[in-house]
Order: sequence, then structure tokens, then C-alpha cells
Amino acid sequence: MKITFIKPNIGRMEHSLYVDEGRMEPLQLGVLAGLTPSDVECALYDDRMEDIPFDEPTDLAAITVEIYTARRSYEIAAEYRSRGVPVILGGFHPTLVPEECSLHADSIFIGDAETGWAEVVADLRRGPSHLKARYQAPPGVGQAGGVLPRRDLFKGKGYLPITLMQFSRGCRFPCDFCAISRFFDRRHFVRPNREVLEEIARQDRKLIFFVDDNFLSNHEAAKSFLRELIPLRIRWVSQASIDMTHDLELMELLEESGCLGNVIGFESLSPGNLKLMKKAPNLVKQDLSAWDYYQRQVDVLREYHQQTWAAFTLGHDHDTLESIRELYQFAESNKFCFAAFNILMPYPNTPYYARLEAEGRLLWDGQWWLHPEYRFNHAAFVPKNMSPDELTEACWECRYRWNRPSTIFKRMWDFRTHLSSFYRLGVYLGYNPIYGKEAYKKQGMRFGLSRDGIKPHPSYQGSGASTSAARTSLIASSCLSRNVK
Ligand code: B12
Ligand code: SF4
Repeated sequence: MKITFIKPNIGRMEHSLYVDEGRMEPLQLGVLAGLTPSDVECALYDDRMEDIPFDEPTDLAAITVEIYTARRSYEIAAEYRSRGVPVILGGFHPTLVPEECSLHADSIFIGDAETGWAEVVADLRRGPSHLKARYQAPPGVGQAGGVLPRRDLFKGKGYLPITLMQFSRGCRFPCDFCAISRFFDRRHFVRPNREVLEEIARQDRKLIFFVDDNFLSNHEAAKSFLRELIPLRIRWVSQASIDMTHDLELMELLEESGCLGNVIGFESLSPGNLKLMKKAPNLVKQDLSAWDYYQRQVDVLREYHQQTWAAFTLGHDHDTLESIRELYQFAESNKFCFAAFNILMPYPNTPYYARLEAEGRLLWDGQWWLHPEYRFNHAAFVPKNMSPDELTEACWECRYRWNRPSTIFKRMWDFRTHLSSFYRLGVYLGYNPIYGKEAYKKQGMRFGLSRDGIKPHPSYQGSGASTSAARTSLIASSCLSRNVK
């Protein structure tokens, strides 16, 4: 018996195929293959840079689906199904919008694979007709069951030289726009220390990306792990919330254990926005402006040599074009190692999506991820204080300015972070051009490879305002023409 695991691409650029040059190992497929009994043959194809051999015999195509890859996933599913191969879809998107995904697969898998994958394999052994339409496993059990991902399947695929791993899953905070908060229902699951340490010890590579949603959701659990991590002398990065800076013992342990920096969601400089989005770890507690409050925290991060990847979401209700420019200034003046200026996206099944839907502010029939005219990093809703096109343009402007070689050079001059060691400088200079290039390439990308539309699911029909596809395309092409320079 053979199972083929697929990581889909997002889509295509206007005039050529998009190949993700900054691609990372698809850890969820390594976990799935690790959970598969050894007598079952496993193949892994990564649509981000290789052709999927649809005619290669297989008993099941197992596709991991995120909202950005949904359209492409459905195209891949259709190819397999037209050849009589059954398809199962799993991951964030099927868990959050199961009805939509069911239309494109023989089976969908809701939740985390650790507790439910064995049942899928057992059913498949009895024959494809025994596969159930829906499998449901509790989310958030993480890898507590002792799964070792099959990293041998990643070899030779040209992934970035960084090992992906999990210490925990989920996050305790209630941010209203966040798919994680919804998926895990504000719960946080931590793997046993010894299991993670053993997984690290088995690696040849000593640069790890803990792909946790919030590595520091539970400070005490993190501290206990970091104390044991110190002797392994690795270097690592992860994602965490800004409240870490209130705990100096934790900051010390981060530095001592080899933490280079974290992706931190700053989101916005407006206290009104932070309150509205329920961004609990960021709420300004003193009589300070958000800029000054954040500044104190960034100073703590710098004291511990943290090379921060600052993440911002643009288009909140209190945002104006002026406040977005101010946000950009904040990022540049702090010389963050990386920054993501993302348009705030209404992810289905989140409180934020429900609010916009109720207010009639969703664009693209409320299903931007399936709409044939929707483009990557374009507004998918009507903001309060600017037009959707103005938001798209303002966001692109931030990305464009941030990733220019002259800005990368200017941001480098920080002796507490990027210039505090040769290794850190190497990280800064090695990864900034890759991420910059990807940001330019992705802007305005279409989802999926086919030009034909996938019909929106009837349950989403009719919610939302209309948008000018022509004007949006104009912005996309003006962004693209600037990419060439
Ligand atoms: C690391 C990461 C990245 C890395 C890339 C990783 C990679 N390999 O390429 C980087 C930083 C580059 C990145 C980029 C982006 N990401 Co990202 N990313 C993650 C993160 C934090 C971890 C992914 C991971 O490896 N997890 C570990 C594995 C083991 O867990 P898993 O994927 O959840 O899989 C488990 C289950 O879901 C299930 N499962 C998954 N697939 C399947 C398939 C089958 C068949 C079955 C049975 C089960 C199953 O079982 C698995 C084991 O338990 C997730 C959040 C998360 N918790 O997963 C966000 C996440 C997937 N990313 C997200 C987004 C939005 C993005 C971006 C679009 C951001 C942006 N605006 O640019 C980009 C582009 C994404 C793309 N497709 O190209 C969203 C997706 C939202 C959604 N509703 O789908 C998430 C959920 C984060 C969030 N806060 O909402 N990302
Ligand atoms: S802190 Fe981050 S991961 Fe946690 S709910 Fe908020 S946005 Fe999501």
C-alpha cells in the first residue's frame, strides 16, 4: 500500500509560475509519514517547486490545506480523483471550514493527525470504499504521543537549512482575527521536554525553527524546557508574544539557550485597535503611547540581543493612511531583523470574520481565498478609514520600502543585535534578500494554477460588498512593474 503526501503551492504570478525559493520543510507531512506504519510506502511531493506525478500509482493522496493553498489543493484533488485515486484533505482549512473542503475530497480530516491518522490507514487497508467522509480528532494533542517526523522524506528538495520542530501547539490568548485561537480554542499543549530534546539530539543541523504558535504562551513550561536546552548548544528561532519582556528571567534563559529571535505580533500602534482585536499580551497598561510602550519592550529585546521578526496587521478600524506610515517608521527606526506588513485578513470561522460579515464589509463574496480575481496581499474587506485599494497600496508601500537593498543596509547597523556576532550578521544578510525577493514575487499573485473559477460555496453567497476587480488589477500590475526595478 502506498500513500502520497502533498504540500500545495499558493498559486501563480501573472506571467510565470511561482517557485518559492525560501521554502521550508513541510513538517506536517513529515509528522503524517512518521505516524504511518512502516509497511506502508510513503511518497512526498512539494508543489512549491516540483511537478506532482499524478500518474504515479498510489492508494491515497493526502493533502495538507491552508487557506492560502485551498484553491490549489482543490485543483490537485481533482487531478487525483479524475484518475480514480481517493483524496483526503487535512490541516487548518478543513478544520475551520469542513463543508467547503468536503466538496473537493473523498474524506476530510478535522483536527490534529496524532490521534486520528491510524484510523484512516486502517480503513484504507480494508479498501478505498471504507474511507469515511469525515474523520475528527481532537486538536492540540501535539506530538505528545511520541511521534518522530520522517525527515528523510525532505532530503534533496532544496529546503532552507533550518530544521522545523514543535515544542508546543496553540496559544492561550483570544485575538479575534487569529485562526490559531479558533483552532485550539485558546488552549496550549506542551510536548514533554525529553521528547523534544531527543528529537533535537538526533539532528545533524543545529539551527532549529520551533514552529510553535506562541512558544512562550506558558512562561513556566518554557523556562523548564530552556534550562534543559542550554547544554545542547543549539541556535533557534520561534514565534512568541511580546509579554515575554516583563519576565527578565525568561529573557536571560532565551539568550542562554541560543535564541536568536522570535516572530512577534506587534500588530498595531493604536491602543484602540489592540483593544478591539483583543490582543491581550500587547495591551498598553501604563499611561504611555503605544509607541513608547512598545519602545520599552523593544529595548529589552535588544538588551538580550534578540533579532526580532516584527509582524504587523494593517487595516484595523482605527487605522488611517497616516497611522500606517507611522507604523512603518516605528519598524524602520527599530531596525528589526525582518518585518511582515500583512493586510489584516478575515479568516473564516473567527470572531473577526463574523463581525465583518455582520457589518456587510466582506469583499469577494466573503470567500476571498476561492475567488478567481482575488490577489495575494490585497484587501478582502472594506476598511473604516480608507478604501480597499488604498489599503492594498499602503501595505505594498511598506513591504516595498522595507525590502529595498538600501533599507536592508540601513537596518543592519545595530551593534546590540545584527552586528553583535558574525553568526547573527550571517542570519541578517543571508535571509533578508531571500524574504525580500519572496515578498516582491508574491505580491498580487493569483491563487491556484487554473484560470477557471471555483464556484463559491452557497453558504457564503451574497454576504458582502462589491469591489472593483479592474482597479485592483491595476494596483497589482503597478506593484509588479515596480518589482522588476
Ligand atoms: C511555520 C509556519 C509558516 C512558515 C512556513 C512553514 C513551511 N513549512 O513552509 C512561514 C513562516 C514561511 C509561513 C508562512 C505563511 N503562513 Co504560516 N504557519 C506556520 C505555522 C506556525 C506552523 C506550521 C507547521 O509546520 N506546524 C506543525 C505541523 C505539525 O502542524 P500542522 O501544520 O497544524 O499540522 C497538523 C494538523 O493541522 C493536521 N494536518 C495538517 N495537514 C494535514 C493533512 C492531512 C491529510 C491530515 C490527515 C492531517 C493534517 O495534522 C498535523 C499534525 O498534527 C502555522 C500554524 C500551525 N500551528 O500550524 C502557520 C499557519 C499555517 N500559517 C498561516 C499563514 C496565513 C501563513 C502566510 C499566508 C502568512 C502571510 N500572510 O504571508 C504565509 C504563507 C503560507 C504559504 N502557504 O505559503 C496560517 C494559515 C491560516 C489558515 N486559516 O489556513 C497559520 C495557521 C497561522 C495562523 N496564525 O493563522 N508559515
Ligand atoms: S498571541 Fe498570536 S497566536 Fe496567540 S491568539 Fe494572538 S495572534 Fe494568535
